[in-house]
Amino acid sequence: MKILSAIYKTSVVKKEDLIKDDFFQFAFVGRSNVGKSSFINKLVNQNRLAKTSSTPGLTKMINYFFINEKFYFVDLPGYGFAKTDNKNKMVWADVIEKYLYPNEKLLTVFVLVDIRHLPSLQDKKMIEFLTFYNIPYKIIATKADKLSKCQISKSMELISKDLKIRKEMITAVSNQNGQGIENVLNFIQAQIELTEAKNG
Ligand SMILES: Nc1nc2c(ncn2[C@@H]2O[C@H](COP(=O)(O)OP(=O)(O)O)[C@@H](O)[C@H]2O)c(=O)[nH]1
Ligand SMILES: [Mg+2]
Repeated sequence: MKILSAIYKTSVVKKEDLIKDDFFQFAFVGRSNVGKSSFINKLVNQNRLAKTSSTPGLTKMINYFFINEKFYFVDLPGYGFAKTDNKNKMVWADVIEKYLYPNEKLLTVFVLVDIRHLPSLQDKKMIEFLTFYNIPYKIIATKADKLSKCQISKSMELISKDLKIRKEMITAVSNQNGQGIENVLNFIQAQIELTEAKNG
């Protein structure tokens, strides 16, 4: 799939403001610093669409980007805001859950994990939530450029065993050298075509 346009649409804090229109959505979750903003930027081939930052937990809003005038990329807040009070944490948790379910337009949630580490408890909680509500997801193992080919294969094995999922559910990517990016774009295209065919 070719990205022809990618435009920042809006940022949402309250569940009342979540976008409820007819366009498909693909969402991105993961802990702060996993490479979520870099991944979105790499997919759309723009350096600064989603802000990248080395300060964990800065993105506290749900950010919508409108792609090819056809679907949204939805950047969900990274988990784990160490520096915030419980009240804010509650609001964010609530809005993420309200975003994820029910959401008929959400075709896939990309759950990002660092290829060098096993998924965190929060990653597992997210995957449990997605599984419980039957929300399609795909694991994206980021920063593959930090490992050798052989190490990548081993890590994917470990992650898939840890999550009790098939290895094919995981895609290794590098936001630096572009590994896996084309693969994800093709996956997105396929999901859109499948859904359109299903809906007639
Ligand atoms: N080597 C490498 N570094 C990456 C990759 N993706 C992100 N990073 C770096 O990891 C840090 C956090 O990235 P960012 O996209 O802001 O993560 P976010 O907090 O999940 O949005 C930045 O310093 C990025 O340059 C990757 O695929 N490979
Ligand atoms: Mg970010």
